[in-house]
Amino acid sequence: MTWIRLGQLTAETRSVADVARLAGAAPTASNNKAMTGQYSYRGSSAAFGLALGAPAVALRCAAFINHNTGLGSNLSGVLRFTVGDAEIGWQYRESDNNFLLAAGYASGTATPHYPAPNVLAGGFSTADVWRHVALMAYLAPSGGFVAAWLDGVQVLGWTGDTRVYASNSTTPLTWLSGAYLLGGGWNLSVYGDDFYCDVWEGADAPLMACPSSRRFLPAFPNGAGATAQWTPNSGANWQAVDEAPPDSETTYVKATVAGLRDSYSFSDIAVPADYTVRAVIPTAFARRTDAAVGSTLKLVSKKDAAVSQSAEKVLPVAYNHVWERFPTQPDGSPWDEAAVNASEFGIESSGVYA
Ligand SMILES: [Ca+2]
Ligand SMILES: [Ca+2]
Repeated sequence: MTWIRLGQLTAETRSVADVARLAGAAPTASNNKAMTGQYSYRGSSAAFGLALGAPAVALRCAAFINHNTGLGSNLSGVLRFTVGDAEIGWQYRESDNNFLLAAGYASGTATPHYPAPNVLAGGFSTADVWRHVALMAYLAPSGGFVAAWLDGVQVLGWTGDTRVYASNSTTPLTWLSGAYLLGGGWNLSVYGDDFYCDVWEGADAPLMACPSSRRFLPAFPNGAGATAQWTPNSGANWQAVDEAPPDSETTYVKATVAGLRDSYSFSDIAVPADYTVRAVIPTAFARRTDAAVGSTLKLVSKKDAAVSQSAEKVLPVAYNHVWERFPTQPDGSPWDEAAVNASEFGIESSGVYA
C-alpha cells in the first residue's frame, strides 16, 4: 500500500506545543542552529516527536541532527520508536564511537535486548555537522525488519522475528505507537530539525529502503483573501500575519467581536511525483487578551464559494498555536495540488468578547 505522513516538526513556529515527548524535560526551539529555516530543536533529557493516534505495524521516520558532544560513556538517543511499554532505539555510545540497536528486553527478563551487532559510527563523532538520520521498522514474527540509515547509508539492521518484549514479559509486541528523536545522554548540546514520521497503511509489508529526506515546509500568507474583517495594528491584514517565525505583539490582527473572518492567499505548493495531499492544516499563532473571557477561534478553509470551519478552539492568554486538520476540500472532495493552490485559509473569531 502506501506511506501516510503522520506529521512533521521543523521548529519554525518556535513552539514545542505540537511536540509529544517521553519522560523528561521538553526540548527548546533554538536559533543557535538550523538545518532549514531559522530554528531547530535543542535536545533535552526527553526524546520528542510524534505519538500515533492508532498503533501501526510499520513506521518510518527521519530527521537532521547536529551534536556538539564530547567524549563520554553515555548512551545517547538518535531515533526511536515506542512499542507499547518497550521501544526500538538507535543509540550512540560516545566512549567507543559505536551505534547500537536496542529492541526492548530479552523475553521474560529485565535484560535489554540488542538484536544486531554494534557498528563503528565513523565520522559521526565529528561535532557540528548536520546529518540525516532515518529509522524504519516492520514488526512481524517472520519477515520483519528494523533498519537505520545515516546520510542515506544503512548502518544498523535486524531482520526476521522482530517482535519486541517489555521488561519481564513473554508476550510479544508487534504494534508501534510513536516516533521520537534525540533524548538524554548527550554530553553537550544536540540539535534536531526537519523530523517527520510516516505510517504504513496496508496489510502487506513495506519495502526496506532508506526513507526520503523529503519534508514539506509550511506555507505562509502572501496576499489578501476574499475577507479582511479583523483589525490590523499596521499595514494590510495579511502583512500582519505573514512572517516566520511569528513576531507576537509587533504585527497582528485583532477581533473584538465574534463572527469576523480573515482569509488569506498562500504561496503555491508543488507536490512531488508519487506524493498526494492527504490534509491541509491551517495553523494560527494566537491568544486572547483576558483569561476570564471565553474568546475562541475557528480555523477556516475556503475554495470558491465553499467554506469549511473548525470547531471553536480555546485560546491561551499567552501566544500559542491552534490548528485544524482539514482532510478534504470544503465541498468534500479530496485535495490535490491545484485545489490547495486555489484555496484560501484563515481565521474566524468566535465565543465571547465582552
Ligand atoms: Ca527548522
Ligand atoms: Ca505578525
